[in-house]
Amino acid sequence: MITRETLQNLPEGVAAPSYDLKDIKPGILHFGVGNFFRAHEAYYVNKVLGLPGQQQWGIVGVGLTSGDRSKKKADDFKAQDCLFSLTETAPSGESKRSVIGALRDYILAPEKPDAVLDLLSDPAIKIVSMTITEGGYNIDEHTGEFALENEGVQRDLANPESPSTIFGYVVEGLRRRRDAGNRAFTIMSCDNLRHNGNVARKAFLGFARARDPELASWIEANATFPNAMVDRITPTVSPEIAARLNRESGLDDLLPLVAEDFTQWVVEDEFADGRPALEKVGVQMVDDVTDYEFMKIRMLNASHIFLAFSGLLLGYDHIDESINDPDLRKLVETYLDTDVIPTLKAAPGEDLEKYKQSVISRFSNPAMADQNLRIGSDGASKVQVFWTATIQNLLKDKLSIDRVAYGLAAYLEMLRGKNEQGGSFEPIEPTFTDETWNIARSDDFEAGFALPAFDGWRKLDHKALDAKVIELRHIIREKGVKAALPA
Ligand code: CS2
Repeated sequence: MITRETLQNLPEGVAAPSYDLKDIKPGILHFGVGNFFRAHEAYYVNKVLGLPGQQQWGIVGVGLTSGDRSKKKADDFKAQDCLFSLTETAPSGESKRSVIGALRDYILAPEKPDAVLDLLSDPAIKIVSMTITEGGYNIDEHTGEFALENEGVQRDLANPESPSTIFGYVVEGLRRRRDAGNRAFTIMSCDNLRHNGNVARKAFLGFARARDPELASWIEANATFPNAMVDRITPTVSPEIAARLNRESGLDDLLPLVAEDFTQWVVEDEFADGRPALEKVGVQMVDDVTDYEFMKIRMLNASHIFLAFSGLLLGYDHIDESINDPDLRKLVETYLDTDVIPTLKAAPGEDLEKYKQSVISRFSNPAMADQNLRIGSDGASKVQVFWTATIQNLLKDKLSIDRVAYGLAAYLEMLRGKNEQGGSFEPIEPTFTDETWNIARSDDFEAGFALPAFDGWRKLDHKALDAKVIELRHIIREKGVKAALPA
């Protein structure tokens, strides 16, 4: 176990927090304490806490779910004083290890709702941040609005003072602040969504409006919702990986964590009541995050799904195997050079060619053990967020659709769950119903275009694209992925 006591005597090569834990006061409440949060926000805040005058920015984590897994995690955090180790591994295999102390407490909301509400009302908490996944904002796909009919939302609207969802908690916390004459906090989304702050604003104000329009207006006028681009590959830690990390560090950590050495956080500098000195620890504070988001989503995430879908069909388990296949690597390079980079504007301080190279090198990092199945999961949403804008550009400008057609064909063929080695796997599509699965599994290739992934370009002329997708699906099925790859 890692505890305050063992911090005094860490194995060689493991850095301890550079501050005294007893000096840290909570200033941030974070919902959704997953691996990405631990390797990203907590990593940056850990650095900030070591700077003079920054000890008021400790983080309290909140879990919203009960159940055995949540309890086990909470017990592990408690046993370790919320300390955990982070191994940052470069593509070369070189690693850096440190103990992160930024998380100062962890509360399971269903067990202690009042403790969460007290913190949300406490003026010392100036930022409420969250990593609740892309789907966690409860936005209706069709209307683009906050989905009021959601069961938890209905429950919280009926009992606004004893909430259960993040929306209920945050809005009740803000209500108490307003009534006490205190300031609102910043609501900071750290999810990998375009304009995540705007999405969060829509969600929290949507809930607040349904609860009490006046309160909603107060929140709108007083809280802020900065947009941010977040980036760090942080794989799932299996028990085997945990054992390896501990073996390598010499620690006996209940919650070890691994991430790539690359990390980026670009945040619009719009905070309601102050913020940590993030700019001093490598966070890019900007006025507009748009071009950074485009770069990340259309280059990194878009290439990731190309590699995942193709790799699954070829029988590769991991992203590094996919990128180390010279044909797939060439596909991704040509896609980025020809179809994507010419449509992007480099954000201040960014170089798109260098970014491309870094993405390819990051994918080749064997320590990430990122599974093709995980990266290829929820293709229905990912295709829309990562590929659609590029496809629209190509169709509008009548440019070559060869690579995107191949990508879509690979996605559709991947949904069958069969690889070229004769093996099978189970594609993960959380939004699919039985009906959608029937369409996906049908041999009527025309019917496949009814899938939600294709929504983004229905209004454009996509006949040639459809024809090419169908042709490539036949080739993938009859001759294999390699025969279908564009020259
Ligand atoms: C991945 C991301 O799940 C995915 O689609 O592309 O989780 C990726 O690892 C992160 O966005 C990296 O920051």
